[in-house]
Amino acid sequence: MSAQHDLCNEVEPTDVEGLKQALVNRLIYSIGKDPLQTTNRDWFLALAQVVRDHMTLRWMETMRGYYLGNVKRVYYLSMEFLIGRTLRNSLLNMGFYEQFNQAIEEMGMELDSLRYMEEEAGLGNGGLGRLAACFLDSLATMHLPGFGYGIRYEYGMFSQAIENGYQIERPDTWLRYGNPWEFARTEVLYRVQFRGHVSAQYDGQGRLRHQWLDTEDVMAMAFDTPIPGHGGQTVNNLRLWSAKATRDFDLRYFNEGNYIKAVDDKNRSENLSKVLYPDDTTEMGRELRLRQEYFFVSASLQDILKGFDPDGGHSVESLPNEVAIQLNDTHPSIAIPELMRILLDQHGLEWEKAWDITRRTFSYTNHTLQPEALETWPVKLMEVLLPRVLQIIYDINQHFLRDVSSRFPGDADLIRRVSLIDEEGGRRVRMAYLAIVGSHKVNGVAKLHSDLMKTTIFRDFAKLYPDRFINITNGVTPRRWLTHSNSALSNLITRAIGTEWITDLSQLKHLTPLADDSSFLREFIAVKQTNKGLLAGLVKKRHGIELDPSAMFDTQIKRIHEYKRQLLNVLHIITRYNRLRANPNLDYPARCIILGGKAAPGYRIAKLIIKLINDVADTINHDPAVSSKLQVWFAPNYNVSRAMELIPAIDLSEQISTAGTEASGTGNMKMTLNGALTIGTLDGANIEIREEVGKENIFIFGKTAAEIHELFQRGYSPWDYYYGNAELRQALDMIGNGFFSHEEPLRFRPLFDELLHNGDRYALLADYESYITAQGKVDELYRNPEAWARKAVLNVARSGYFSSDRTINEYASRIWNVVPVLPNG
Ligand code: 26Q
Repeated sequence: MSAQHDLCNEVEPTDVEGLKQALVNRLIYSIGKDPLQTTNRDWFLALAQVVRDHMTLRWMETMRGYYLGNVKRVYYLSMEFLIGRTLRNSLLNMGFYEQFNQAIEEMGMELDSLRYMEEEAGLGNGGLGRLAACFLDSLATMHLPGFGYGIRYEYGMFSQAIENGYQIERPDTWLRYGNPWEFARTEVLYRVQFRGHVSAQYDGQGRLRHQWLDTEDVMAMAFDTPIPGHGGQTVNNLRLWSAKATRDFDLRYFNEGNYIKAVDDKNRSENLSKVLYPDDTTEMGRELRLRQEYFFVSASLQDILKGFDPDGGHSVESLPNEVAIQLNDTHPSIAIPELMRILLDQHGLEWEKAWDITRRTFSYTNHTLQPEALETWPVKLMEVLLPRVLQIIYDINQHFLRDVSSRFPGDADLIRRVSLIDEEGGRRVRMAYLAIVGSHKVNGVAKLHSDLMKTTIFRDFAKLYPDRFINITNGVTPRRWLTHSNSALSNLITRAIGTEWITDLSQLKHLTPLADDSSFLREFIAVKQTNKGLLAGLVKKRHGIELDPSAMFDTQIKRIHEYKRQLLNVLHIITRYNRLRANPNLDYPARCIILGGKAAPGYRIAKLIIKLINDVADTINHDPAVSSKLQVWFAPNYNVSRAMELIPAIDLSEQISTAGTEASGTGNMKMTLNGALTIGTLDGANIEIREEVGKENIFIFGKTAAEIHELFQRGYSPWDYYYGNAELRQALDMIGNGFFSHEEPLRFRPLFDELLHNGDRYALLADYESYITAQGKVDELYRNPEAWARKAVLNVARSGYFSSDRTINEYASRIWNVVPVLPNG
């Protein structure tokens, strides 16, 4: 890098004429289209390229700043980055929106029609992947040197179609028309080893040195995406790896007689980065998944360490002072033995030194409490796929267990419980334990979750390492989730309190007095009404379905899971339906109940829940006796773009998981920020939402985590609740006996059976009555629009804590020890 090369823009983005010219040039010379014969997609691609050009210089300046400042950096390793669309986000964060909008309009087009052409980057399943994307936005906005590392899946999260009420999965071909935001770094290639065997030999100094030989290798090629922060001064980088066959395959084309086989092998090694696993729990033991994990971890570590010199020079000893690595769940936790392998086998460090460096570099975030969702890998599989890595895991375990026995002599059961290897039922590596042992900090994602982590799944470890466990409550980026997605509310807020809230969300507190200002409340109500109208318009246009914008929009949008209890929502819907049928004059305020979310393709019960929602919707929506009071809609293919359309229009946010099961939730935060009221359990971050907004401004129901625990300890019988509540029994019987599926009466029997014959693991029946009561309070408040709006305004005013800027600041100071690098010095 030479200082003579001053960075300068081709055209200033303030020059609208210049932008128009740049767009036409791009269309002709990069897209190869005659301006007289174009589609919206051509213009979108041209536009995206011009926007990217303008980010690129700031990006280079940012990278130069980090390099020259020689600052500590953080690397966020995640199997998932659920980014969504980029165009509008980049224009707004960079501050280019107005000029580009004007240029497009003067060219006789509409920015909106172009931006809908963008395919979203859906490289994640749900909360965990979206959190990673919010964190990237916050890192850049707060000028922190933070880099994402992940996989450039060719197929992201599947696209969900609903056919005859059933979920159908379609491949997500997001790269079909090219990805205008990324830079392919064809020269940034690393070799990743698999299989082979280990040879151990004594070196000149009498030390045992290991070599991993005769491996089958795959190359990792880098693709970089600029990540602009708000204000556009800092532009960070997201580096995603794509699998490429090694040159060895090319040679074999020529040397081997079997050309087709050689090409086939090449293809198979490139399959590694083909597809995201669409399961947000665990579908364990799948070799390809483990290969994906090791692939991106190995490439990322090689990249992170490239400036360090095995032969002295810039020594790895200072690694923890220069680098922090955050593991997004256990998915990248193989990085711990992999770094050890590099330090031992390549840099020749002693075990103790290497281990000290490793532990001071890594930290691990846990996102689930469900013991069966904790990742484990069969030893047999690792032995074949990653033999040297497995040896190191064994060595880590040996050192660790030796330490434990010296602190707790004679406690054999403790050793069995905490061992990194689960010896029962086929030996498996416990990745969460590996991550805890190899990290200096382990965090949960909401207060309750972090507390339960210490008393349940990681109890033994919390005793061994009390200072290692901390809580950092999740957050969401206010840029994407308010400024960009909800311009009506953003403008209202800005008119009231200025713009500072965009980068300091705690400023929303200045809205508090306006909750008692009736003219502000009227404006707030009008904003929500506008957003509901916009959503209804989109739904009409896309699906031909008419949502009633005068009804309360009551919404549960998230992955379909038994623990999230979409079925409890359905039980309420059926109860409401039955009450209205029995008494059509009930003065219920009209409700439009919307559910949306994807089921893992192999999760039978979750898929059946989707079918049930659609069948119930079908029955209710065709019953004229209730049609003015109740409507149900399953929103297909819920993803980031759909979330940005739905959330601004929501009145009631459903957060009804069994207490103690939802680690945090982040949709709950987005809806609070957008002026919805929450009906929810004391679970995950709902608890902190209640603390912030005040218990009189949220509808809390159901048993606490402690009560749920006690219920099952005592011996929970769902039948008691079934016989104890006639309305509940009626609703369950209707599901079980085919009221919603006349053509196949037993269709939903498996759901009935889960709840009654299989013990109702998530205690839906135990929480039913309290849920129905809370829904009654919702109706009551909704009848008074001003009283409802007052509470909704207070929710917005008190949601500042849930900004991912606050979250990231906590990580930066409590875990990473990194500080902002202010642009231009
Ligand atoms: C693991 C192994 C093999 C295949 C798939 C997986 C896998 C993939 C994704 C396991 C878990 C996930 C995703 C989990 C997730 O999204 N968890 C959510 O994380 C959010 C952010 O912290 C929380 O708000 C949610 O409560 C939590 O459910």
